[in-house]
Amino acid sequence: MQGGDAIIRLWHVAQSRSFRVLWVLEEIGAAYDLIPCSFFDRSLRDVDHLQRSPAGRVPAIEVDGQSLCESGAILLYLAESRAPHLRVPEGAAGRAVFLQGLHYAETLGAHLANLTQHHIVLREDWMRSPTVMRLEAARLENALRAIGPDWVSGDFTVADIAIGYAVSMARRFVTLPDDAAQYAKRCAARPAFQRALAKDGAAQIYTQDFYAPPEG
Ligand SMILES: N[C@@H](CCC(=O)N[C@@H](CS)C(=O)NCC(=O)O)C(=O)O
Repeated sequence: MQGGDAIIRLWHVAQSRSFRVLWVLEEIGAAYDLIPCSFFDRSLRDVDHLQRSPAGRVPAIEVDGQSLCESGAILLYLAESRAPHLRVPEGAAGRAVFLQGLHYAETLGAHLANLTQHHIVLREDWMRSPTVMRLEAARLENALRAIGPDWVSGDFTVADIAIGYAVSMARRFVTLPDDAAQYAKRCAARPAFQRALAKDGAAQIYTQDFYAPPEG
């Protein structure tokens, strides 16, 4: 299976979920244009961008004459169309575990989004809920116990890209359980991960190494 010849375009914000797509493009060795965006200049709310991503988010991608804006779907589509070795095919043993891994990334992602809102987006203390911050950190740590040290489906797949991004962001909010920490190291050791990191751009979201939950 080989996708179309037109160059893929990726709208990207450093440290965001669009890193997943940047990483898979590097794994595949695809030709692509990276379009760096910002959360701070309202460009994600431009009419043009809303046509690519109705909720005004990243990632957004143009590929094979269509726009896609959901990172899990993009990972699976790129694997199916360009890199079948990065997915477990329909009907194969292990397909269900692969799909579960791909989607479990968003169980982690929901906690990360809540923690990011509270620690970073809500700038004033009175806007934040220390209870929610503590609870979400505990729930994230608990959800991370399902991760690693091995790849989700035996071999490395796009499920590992989805989860690997979430785990590498989770380090900002919790101490990773041992298996997840080992898994994060394996992800970071991949040359494609390192190439993606080199193209990610200046930090836009996380400027501290660690955001501790408030005392309580
Ligand atoms: N489920 C979507 C979530 C996309 C998403 O929420 N992206 C965040 C960055 S990680 C974003 O663009 N936020 C900007 C905003 O909410 O205005 C995916 O996995 O692609």
